[in-house]
Amino acid sequence: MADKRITTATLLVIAGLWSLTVHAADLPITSSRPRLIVLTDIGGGDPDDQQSLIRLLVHCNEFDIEGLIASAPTLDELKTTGTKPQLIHEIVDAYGQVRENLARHAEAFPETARLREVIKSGNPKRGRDVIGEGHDTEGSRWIVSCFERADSRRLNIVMWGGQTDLAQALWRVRHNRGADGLKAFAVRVRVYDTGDQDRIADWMLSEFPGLFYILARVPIGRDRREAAYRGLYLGGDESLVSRDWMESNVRQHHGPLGAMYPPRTWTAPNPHSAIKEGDTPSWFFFLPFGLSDPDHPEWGGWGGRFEPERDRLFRDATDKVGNVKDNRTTVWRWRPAFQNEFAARLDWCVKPPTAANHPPRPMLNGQPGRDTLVLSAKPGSVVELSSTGSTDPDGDSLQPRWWFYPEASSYRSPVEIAGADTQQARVTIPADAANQTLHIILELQDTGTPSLTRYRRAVIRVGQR
Ligand SMILES: [Ca+2]
Ligand SMILES: [Ca+2]
Repeated sequence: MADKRITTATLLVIAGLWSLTVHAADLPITSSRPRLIVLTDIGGGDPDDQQSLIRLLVHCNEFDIEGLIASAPTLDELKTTGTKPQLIHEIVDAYGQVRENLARHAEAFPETARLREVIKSGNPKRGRDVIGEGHDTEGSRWIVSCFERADSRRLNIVMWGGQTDLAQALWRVRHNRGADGLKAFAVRVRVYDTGDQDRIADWMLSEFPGLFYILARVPIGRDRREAAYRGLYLGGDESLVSRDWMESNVRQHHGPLGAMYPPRTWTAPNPHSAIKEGDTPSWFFFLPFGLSDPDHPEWGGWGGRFEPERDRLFRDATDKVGNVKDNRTTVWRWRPAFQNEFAARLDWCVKPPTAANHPPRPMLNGQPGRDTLVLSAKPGSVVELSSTGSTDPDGDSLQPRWWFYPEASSYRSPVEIAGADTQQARVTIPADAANQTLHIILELQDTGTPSLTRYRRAVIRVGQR
């Protein structure tokens, strides 16, 4: 999961695009966490970006957060002009009040001052008319400076609002460094765009070619509420995003950060008008919990599943869960796990480690960590998978569940797994699966309260008989 020095260096060399004076192999790896820049239209009429930011901050030890950039609030909801970085400051200040307790539960929660340093303001206006010479902003300059930082990891940029400041950064890189500089940027950056909110995605992709770009949006003409990211709050078990759930797990008795969680958003047709967080899947996509791989959006994970429309451009894909087959399933299918994770981390804000739950540490065929296990097998053979050696920091019992993920695989027919709820699973490779791939997911759930889940993925490459 974590970017490795060799991986990035090799990628850049293969791509033949590395034209700056530094070489990836020379760049330091400052940590194994994903780098993350957030562009948020916080301060629009719907306060769901505040909700997403509060959730991100209780997960922020999983990332190196390099930017929290306030972009233009939504035009049609705009009551006053200007970006609202002060709203980010207010939430980061509340984080400052719980950070010490969070740090008792897990490593790498950043100092509050470090987060304050990366709060920036973008362009109060939006769209192509404000991109180009004379339109650099504090936010767009910051994106360029993060890109220029000596760091071999990919830079992940997630958009909770419009793309104007990212487009300005791309414009500036191309203007100053030419086409080769733009290519280097494109190779090193991954973008998750929630909703094409400035309506410039098509223009950006033609103007700045080669970007790794997740365009999370239903095709034009379909109901916008069908978009995958809306699976955060639409579809599946909506009681997990209800007012009761929010009050008891977030707003009440969980400290000043949870208490700031805005209680009311527009969620129709979900009847609760409580938890929305349509932008949260954008950073879920980069969470290193063993389930997903950001370089493979078609594999799926908490941030949704996306298939390539063309090289390096990915669009909403569909999963079938029960009798429902649509885009939102690719997010809501994970809701029980991601809501429990949120609830546990809110406990971390106020409780001592002995009174809260912490996630399991899965072992897959003897290998710790989060990396995908790639195996080879022949049609008709049996592949053995094991979670033996998995541990839990609280000493909880662990319940494994192994399942075949057809949409992530090239083979789509049913696959038999014996012992699917035991530590030793036996996968029978179908006789007609030659030259196909099979994705097997290990979900490892603990018995703590709330119950937490971590994952591993095995990709089985089936050869010839
Ligand atoms: Ca937003
Ligand atoms: Ca536990």
